[in-house]
Amino acid sequence: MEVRAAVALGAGKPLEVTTVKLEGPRAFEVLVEIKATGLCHTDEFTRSGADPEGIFPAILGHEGAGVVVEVGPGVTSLKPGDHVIPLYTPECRSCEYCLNPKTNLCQAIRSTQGQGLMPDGSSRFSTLDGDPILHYMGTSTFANYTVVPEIALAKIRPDAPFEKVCYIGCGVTTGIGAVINTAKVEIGSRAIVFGLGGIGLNVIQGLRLAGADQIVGVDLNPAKKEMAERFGMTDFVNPSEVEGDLVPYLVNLTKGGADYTFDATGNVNVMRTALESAHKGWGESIIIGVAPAGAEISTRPFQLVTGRSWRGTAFGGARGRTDVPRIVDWYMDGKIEIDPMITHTMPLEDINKGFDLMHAGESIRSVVLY
Ligand code: NAD
Ligand code: AHE
Ligand code: ZN
Repeated sequence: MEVRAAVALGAGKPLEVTTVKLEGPRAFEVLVEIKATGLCHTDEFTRSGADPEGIFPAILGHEGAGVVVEVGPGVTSLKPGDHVIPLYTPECRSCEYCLNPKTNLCQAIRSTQGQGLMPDGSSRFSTLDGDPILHYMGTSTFANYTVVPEIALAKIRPDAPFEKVCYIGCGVTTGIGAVINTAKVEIGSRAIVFGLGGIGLNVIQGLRLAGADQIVGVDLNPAKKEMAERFGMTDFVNPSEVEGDLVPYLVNLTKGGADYTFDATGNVNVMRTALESAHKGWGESIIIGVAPAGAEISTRPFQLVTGRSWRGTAFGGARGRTDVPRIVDWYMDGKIEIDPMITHTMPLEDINKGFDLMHAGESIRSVVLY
């Protein structure tokens, strides 16, 4: 079939909205009509050429929601008409990783996914001339139809609005999950969140859910303050307004250092500040942000010797087929908020404007509506 897609033709190039060909689902695959997709900074990270794993031409997008149109042979858990959220971290429930409660990083299809291919080693997308176009993160939601492995689809309730719950496909789950699944934040904790964008705001909302007493937000953009306060931030720090080193300032503000710190910027210097502003003896710093090719983190080992820990999280430690439907329920039951964070919507034709808004710091989440 012919579908509309935003194709990343090369590093640093704007996405090209065009018609491409999509082959139907093969064994254990599902054809999904995507109804809405968010724009995450990770899409921009790959589009820009900063992703060491980035390959082109590809159809990006990993924060979608839609409806099952057709299932391939062997698919048993889904049927046409089911509402789904594609998962860039699948959940096969049988690999060594899925069977280990310490991780959510299902590895069943990771190697082909990283090569932009379906699990059988081929692509379903091609140009109208028949040249292959690569998938991205196993999801490729910047197309109005996509083919996704069955193990990478969470079935969600049919009354949830696509244009809101698509955000649960990455940002909401990553931010809240980093607090609940990865850090396991306790009631009364003090926390610092670096970067108050689409991920950081969800870390803040997760901290409020977990009962943190102090939630410090750090961002260079003062325009992020108002929204962060709405989601539970208690103190705002703009590093450009702090005289001297930021670490002692934050340690003082949190009365000795934070119990938990979170990087949601992807900047390795910020990651170091986050680690060093965690409390001596027990503070944990969680890396969420993804850093450009070649970037490395560093600190004095003494920071770890004296009891701070450095950890990371992908997709908030969530097991998507199990956890994503529950997070959709939390949204539908009013336990978490999503609507105010979706600051802009646009048709696929205007997707590059969404990335412009991200660069300008004017949006939290832009959502493409098909
Ligand atoms: P975003 O662009 O919406 O937000 C980033 C925020 O960081 C902005 O508000 C920006 O002003 C702020 N910022 C940038 N540099 C800063 C600095 N030096 N000090 C303080 N604040 C600074 O991006 P997002 O969609 O929220 O994504 C955030 C990061 O998380 C990205 O690196 C993204 O790739 C990554 N991410 C990781 C996962 C995961 O599973 N680990 C999932 C989603 C996104
Ligand atoms: N390809 C990059 C790393 C990108 C990365 O860390 N991706 C996160 C999800 S970000 C979603 O917005 C992730 O899930 N990573 C685990 C994995 O297996 O990809 C690089 O540096 O090579
Ligand atoms: Zn993302």
